[in-house]
Amino acid sequence: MTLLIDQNLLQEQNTKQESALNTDYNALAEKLDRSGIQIDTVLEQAKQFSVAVPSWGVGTGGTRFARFPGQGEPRNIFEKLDDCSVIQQLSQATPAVSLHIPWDRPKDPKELRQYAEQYGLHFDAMNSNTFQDQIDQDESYKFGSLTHTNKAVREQAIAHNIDVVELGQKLGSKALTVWVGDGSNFPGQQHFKNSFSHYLDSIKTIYDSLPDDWNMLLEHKIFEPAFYSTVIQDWGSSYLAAKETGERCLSLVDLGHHAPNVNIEMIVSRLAQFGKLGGFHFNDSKYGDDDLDSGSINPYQLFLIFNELTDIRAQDPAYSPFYMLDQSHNVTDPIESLMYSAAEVQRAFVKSLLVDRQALSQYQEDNDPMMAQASLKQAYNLDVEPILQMARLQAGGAIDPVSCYRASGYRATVAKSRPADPNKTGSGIV
Ligand code: LRH
Ligand code: MN
Repeated sequence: MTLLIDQNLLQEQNTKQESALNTDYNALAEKLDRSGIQIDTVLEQAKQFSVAVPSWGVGTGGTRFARFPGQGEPRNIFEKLDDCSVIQQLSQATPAVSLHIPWDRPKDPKELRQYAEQYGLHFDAMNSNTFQDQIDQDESYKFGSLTHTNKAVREQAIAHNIDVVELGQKLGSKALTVWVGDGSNFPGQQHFKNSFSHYLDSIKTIYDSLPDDWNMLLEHKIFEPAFYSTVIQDWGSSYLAAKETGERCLSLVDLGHHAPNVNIEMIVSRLAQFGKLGGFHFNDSKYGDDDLDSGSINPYQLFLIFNELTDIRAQDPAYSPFYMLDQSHNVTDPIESLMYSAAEVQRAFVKSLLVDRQALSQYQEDNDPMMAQASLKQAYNLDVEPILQMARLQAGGAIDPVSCYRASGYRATVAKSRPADPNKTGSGIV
C-alpha cells in the first residue's frame, strides 16, 4: 500500500498521545460498563464505520462571488486521489471516493482504478452532471436537462447518465447519484406536472440501463440554481419518483437541501419506513445550501439523524445506506476539513449506539417526554472521543489526524509540486 504520510512520523505523533488515550479510554470503559455497555463492542462498530469523500471536496470551494484557491490545489483526479489517500491514511474512516463526471473523467478508467487501489481506495457512488454545459455539448441545459421541454435535450441528459454508469462499472462503483438543478425562476415559467412527467420518463430510461447490482439515488433540493421552483424540491417528489421508477431507485438526503429548521431526522424515518432511504450527503448549514463542515453548526441534528438510523438498523441490521460527505471548503484546508468532518459523522454514529433504546421506547410508550429526551441527551452528552481515537490508532491511523497532518508538512510539499495556476481563481464551487 502506498502511504504519502511518513509512517514513522505518524507513530511518533501517536506515541506522544497514546498514554493519555489509554487513560481516557479506560475511564470511559468503566463509565459505560456501569450502564452495561461493553466499550470494545462499540469500538468494533466504530472501526467498521466509513463515509465516502467527494472528489470535488479536496479542491478549495467558492461561491458565486469568489473562490480563493489554497496552496497546492489538486489539478487533476490523480492529485485529488493523492489527497484522499492522506485523509484515509490518517482518519481510517474514508476508504471510498465519490467521483463527479465530467469533472473527474479519466482517459483510462483501468489506470485510474489501479491508481486508487494502490492507496487502498475504491469508488463510491458516481455523480452525473447535467447542471453545467460542457464546451462540446450540442444542447444547452439553461432551461433544464432531464425535465427540459425539448426531447433532444432530455435525450442528451439521459445519454450522459448512462455513460456515467458505464464508466462507473469499469471503476467498480455500485451506484449513480442524480441531482438536477432543473426548475424555474418565475411563476408560470414551468408546467409543474409536465416537467415532473418528463423527469419520471427520463429517470425510468436511465434506471432501465442500470446493472442489476446497482442502485440509483435521487437527490432533492429546495432551491438553487432555480429560485422559484425546483422539479425535485423535497423528499416528497423524490419519494414519488423513486417509487414510480423501481425497487433499486432510492432517495438521497443532502442535509443542506432543506429549508432552515426542517425536521430532517423525521424525513429519514419516513423514507426508511417505506424502504426508499438510499443515502446521504453529509454537511451542515445555517441558512441555505451552505455546504459547511458536518457537525460544525448543528451537531445535535447529526446525532438525531444517526439515532434514527441506529433505530432502523435495530430492526434491519443489514440496512446500509450510502454515506458521503458533500461539502465546500472555502476558507479551510480541505484535507483538514474532510478528516475532521468524517470524525464528526463517526462521532454522531457512535453516540447513537449508546442510547438506551429499551428505556427510550418505554418513556415514549408512557408519554414521559422529559425522560425520553433525557435518554437521548444522556448518550449525546457522553464524550466518545477516546473511542474515535482508539479506532483510528488500532486501524493504523492518527490519534489526532489534523495535528499529525500539520506536522507532516504535506500541504507545503504539494504547494511546491503543484505550482498554482494564476488563471484559476474565478468563482463557483470548484
Ligand atoms: C448540489 C449538490 C450535488 C452535487 C453538487 C456538487 O447542491 O449537493 O450533490 O452534484 O452539490
Ligand atoms: Mn449533494
